[in-house]
Amino acid sequence: MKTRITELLGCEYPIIQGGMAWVAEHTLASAVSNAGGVGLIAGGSAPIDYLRDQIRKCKEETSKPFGVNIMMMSPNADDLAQLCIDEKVAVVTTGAGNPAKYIPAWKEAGIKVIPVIPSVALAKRMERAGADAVVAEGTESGGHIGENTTMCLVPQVADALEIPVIAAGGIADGRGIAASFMLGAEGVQIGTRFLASEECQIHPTFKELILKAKDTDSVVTGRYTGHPCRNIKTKFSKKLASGEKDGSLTPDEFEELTLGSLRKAVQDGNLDEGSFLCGAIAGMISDIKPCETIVRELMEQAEKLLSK
Ligand code: TUI
Repeated sequence: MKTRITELLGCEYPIIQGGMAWVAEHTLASAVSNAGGVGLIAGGSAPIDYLRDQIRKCKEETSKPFGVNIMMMSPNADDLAQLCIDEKVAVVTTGAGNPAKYIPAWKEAGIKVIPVIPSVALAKRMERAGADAVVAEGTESGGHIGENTTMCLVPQVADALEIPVIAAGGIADGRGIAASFMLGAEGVQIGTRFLASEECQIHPTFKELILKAKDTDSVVTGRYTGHPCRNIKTKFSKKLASGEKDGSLTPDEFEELTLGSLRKAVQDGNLDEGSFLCGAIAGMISDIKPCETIVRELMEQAEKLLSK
């Protein structure tokens, strides 16, 4: 399937992997790229030496294009932006803020720049700043989210921009891809489906939570801190949600409790103190497969639907 996204990124299929903080490391990224999509390594707030090592390992594992996701709230964002230039990374996606100040240097270095945006206004600013494409991310996504849904956001962003749009949020099978294309997207970003892949290195407890999740098993916490995050319902996320609702946790206490909680979920599978970020589509995912199988099945189903 050829679109402006496959042409821009030099990949076989218009699928990019979500830049999931603490989750998206070189093993997952190279597996997605080798499967014909575009894998991403998450910068998160990790030290630069760790990320350089991740990028170099990924280069050893795949000759296909892969990218790095930079979280704008990271204290390391400046250094990571430069690392992507030094390491000649093919693609950069950004989240949780406005990357405009970095775009000229990335473009100069030949990097394809794809900001993740939750609104039409920010999408237009990114196009004016020189972005090559945007990911329009609906509130169905896991992690840090905006308020608009994928169904409402994607067509409005597609109408507002000349550059291609990648849809994200609530996409985990070929039907989601076909629907995204009907909304005007030319690619999709998929996160939660890849959590349940063989190559994803998260704690087995995290994978188990995804496989067991029902349609109603995700919850958004932290709206009152200004950083709403979608997680799987656990004892911990329910405690955060009720503390936020009934006022028994101040925003400062909430932030204190969630400090380090992504690592505790991903590495330790800690159900008492970990934040298991995942999208609202987790309820549809019931098996763990290799990335190659996931990508092939997604594309087979999407192509069949789109050719009808
Ligand atoms: O960034 C994400 N998802 C993430 S980042 C993350 S790590 C984190 N942990 C705790 C708190 C905050 C982050 C976990 N998941 N998705 C892309 C995304 N970007 N969603 C929303 C945005 C966004 C929000 C505001 C992008 C730009 C923006 O700009 C505001 C402005 O005007 O500067």
